[in-house]
Amino acid sequence: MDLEKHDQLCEVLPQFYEEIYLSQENRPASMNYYNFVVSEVHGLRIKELVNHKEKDGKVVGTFCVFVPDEVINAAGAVGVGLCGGSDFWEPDGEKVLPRNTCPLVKASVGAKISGTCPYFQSCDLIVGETTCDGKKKAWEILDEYIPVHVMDLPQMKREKDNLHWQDEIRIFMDKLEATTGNKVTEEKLAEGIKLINEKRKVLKRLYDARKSQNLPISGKDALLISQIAFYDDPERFIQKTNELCDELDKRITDGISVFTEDAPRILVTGTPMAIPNWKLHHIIETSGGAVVCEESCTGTRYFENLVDENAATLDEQMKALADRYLNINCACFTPNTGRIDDIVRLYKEYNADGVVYFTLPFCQTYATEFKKVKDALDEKGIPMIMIETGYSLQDAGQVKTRLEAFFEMLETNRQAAVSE
Ligand code: BJ8
Repeated sequence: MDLEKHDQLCEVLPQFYEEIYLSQENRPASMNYYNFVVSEVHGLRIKELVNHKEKDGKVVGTFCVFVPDEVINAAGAVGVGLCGGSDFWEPDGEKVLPRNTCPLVKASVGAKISGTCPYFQSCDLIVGETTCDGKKKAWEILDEYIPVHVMDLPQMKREKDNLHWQDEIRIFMDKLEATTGNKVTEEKLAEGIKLINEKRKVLKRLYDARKSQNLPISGKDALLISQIAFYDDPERFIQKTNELCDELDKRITDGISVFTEDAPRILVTGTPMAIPNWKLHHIIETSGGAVVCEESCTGTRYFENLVDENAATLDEQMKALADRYLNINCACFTPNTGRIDDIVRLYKEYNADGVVYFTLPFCQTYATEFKKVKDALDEKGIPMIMIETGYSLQDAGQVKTRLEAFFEMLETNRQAAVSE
């Protein structure tokens, strides 16, 4: 670890968090747990990982929701999501990557080579995957610093692709067995499947609360919880998030909302927002909008669809895992019409007024898929705006101006619908 540089990173986070999170009014009291997790992001959780390693346990870092946590868990390892969400790490990423690489890739690589991310430094193995070109090539560079295992994700969803993904999960399982020295049995994998399904269920419960007309929680807070789900202890996370959901249910019954009734309800769709990327949500929610759902990998793509718990043999479990994971609609697939169906479905389920299509700069898959999504939404009369923005706050004013104009248009639509 480069401790001096690490201290620079830790210096800015509290003020940033205070401005974005602690300044919110009327937050659910149960958000205190997540405040605590953030305050201890490089403290207690890291200590837990160190304790695990002292008992000869292994830590496995991941970057994509296609990597099955169930298998990591069944091998007795601890999985942590490693995607970098801060521009602090981009300059270090640019030392080995082209500048015109997406910030998520640059920050993830920069976090490792700068020696400032204790999660990265705790990992015994990291797992890459063949999704976009930027990530694929970055694994080769990261492998110079830390052992990388790459899962070959198919880019289509035919029967042979399903079989291929089952095979890849099995190879991953073998790799984990070799890394941890633990055998993955049917029983252990069944436990892993059950645990991760429980995590998905509690996230779904959180998201279901956001379908309510009176919103009991801000989009910013929901995003933070999704981000924390990637590295917190799963059992504790499930327990604490269920407690939060009990409070949200009560708020819904009591008619408590964190937004005014006329705030436009926004569905955000697009690239993932890795912690601490809270920029777009913060701008939306300080410009009069309310984020009700994220169709993204730090949102519905992470928790929708469960793995079948009735699979008994390892072969059946591989199939159950492949079936669930290949239901994720990432723009790296072709065709990817399932994502359009998801956006339209979520727009209705969450009673949204408009869609914000978010893409990080230089993300070709999501930027190119915009046209297909826009055509389909136009046909259905669903308003959408595209916002391409990176981690730096330099363009925050411009993004805000565009969003305010979009919200005004939504308000005009709403008034027209009322007077019809
Ligand atoms: S399943 S979205 S987590 S690949 S933003 S690095 S795509 S250039 S993150 Fe992703 Fe898995 Fe797909 Fe989800 Fe590349 Fe785009 Fe950057 Fe991205």
